[in-house]
Order: sequence, then C-alpha cells, then structure tokens
Amino acid sequence: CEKKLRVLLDMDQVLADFELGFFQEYRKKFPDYPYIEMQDRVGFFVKDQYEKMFSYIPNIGNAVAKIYKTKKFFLNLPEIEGAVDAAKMLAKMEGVDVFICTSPIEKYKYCLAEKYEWVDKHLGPEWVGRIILTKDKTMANGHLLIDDKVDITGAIERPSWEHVVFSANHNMKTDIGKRRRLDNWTNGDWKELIEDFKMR
Ligand code: U5P
Repeated sequence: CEKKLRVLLDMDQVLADFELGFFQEYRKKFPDYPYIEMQDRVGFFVKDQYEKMFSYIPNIGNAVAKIYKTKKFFLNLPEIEGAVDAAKMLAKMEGVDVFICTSPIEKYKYCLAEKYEWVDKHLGPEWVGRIILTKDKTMANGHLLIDDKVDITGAIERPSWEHVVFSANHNMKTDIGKRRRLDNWTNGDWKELIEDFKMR
C-alpha cells in the first residue's frame, strides 16, 4: 500500500555487532598485535584506523581484513542489544514495512550467504525476503534509513530516504550535520522516531 512507511534497517552495527565480533576475533587471532579499545574507535572503517595508528606494522591492514574475510565471521556476529526484539516489533506495527539494507564486503564469498543465514537464524525465515543487498544504498527506495555509517552516498544525489544515524563508538565524535540520531534499541526512542515519521 502506498501509504506505508518503508523503514530500511542497516545490518552491521544496527542489528549485528560487527565491532564486537571484530574485536574479539582480532584479539584471539593476533594476541601479540596492538589493538584499539572499542570505545576508542573513530571512523567507519576499522582497517583505516588500525593502519593509521599502527603504521609501523607493515601488514596490520591485512591482519584486520583477515578477520572479516574469514568463514563464519558474519554468521557468528552477536546481536546489537535489543535490535532483534525492536525489529520484530517494528515489523508488526500497523502501516510500517521493514527491510534490511546491507552492503557486502568485496570478498563476498562467505559474507553474502552468512548475512542471509544470520537473518534467518536471528529474525526468522520470513525476514530473508526483506533483505536488500547493495553497495549503493541510495538506490534503495524507502522513507527512513537507520544506519551507523555517516557518509552514505551513491548514484542518486537525493535519495528517497532520510538517514537517521544509529549511534556507534566510531561515529560519536563525527559531525552528522542536521541529521537525527538513534542511540540504541533499548530505551524506547525508536518508537517515537517511527511515530514521527508516520505522521509526515
Ligand atoms: N566493513 C568493513 N570494514 C569495517 C566496517 C565495515 O569492511 O571496518 C564492511 C561491513 O562488514 C559491510 C560494509 O559489509 O563494510 C558496510 O556495510 P553497511 O554497514 O554500510 O551496510
């Protein structure tokens, strides 16, 4: 129906905890390498910050990338607190259509299938049909995009959606301009956000 509010939920760091999964695996695989505490993460890409901070280690970038290129990394990501419950409630709300809009990594082999598996396992099989996989989220048509990445650009200069920034350690110090934030799925703010958008 034309009047439904179409909500696009990003996956990594909005539903699935990429940063925590990364940190734990990195510490396990490279216990002798230096690391960045999760609360000190700045900027979207983990690899960029590690390469900058630990440039004296020639292959630090490869070590970082190896973590998320590994089989089962995406599948085993823990849930962001409250995300799965909120997403399920959101999907049941009158006048709302929910989709998951997520970008795969370039080494897509495990990532692609494991994103589907994660959704199936944590949200349920009926959610698999709601997945939009794209590197260019401006091509996805919706009213609201909840995403932790601050810079979301692509082929369409003025996307249909309004971007609400989901708070993450890496974006807390980043200027988000006039955009709104959603800090978490646990304090109920998301319900107000949805009601605001439904009234437009
Ligand atoms: N990603 C990285 N490196 C990072 C953080 C995220 O490669 O440091 C990946 C995510 O796993 C995802 C993509 O595949 O970049 C960004 O997706 P999205 O959160 O914009 O959907």
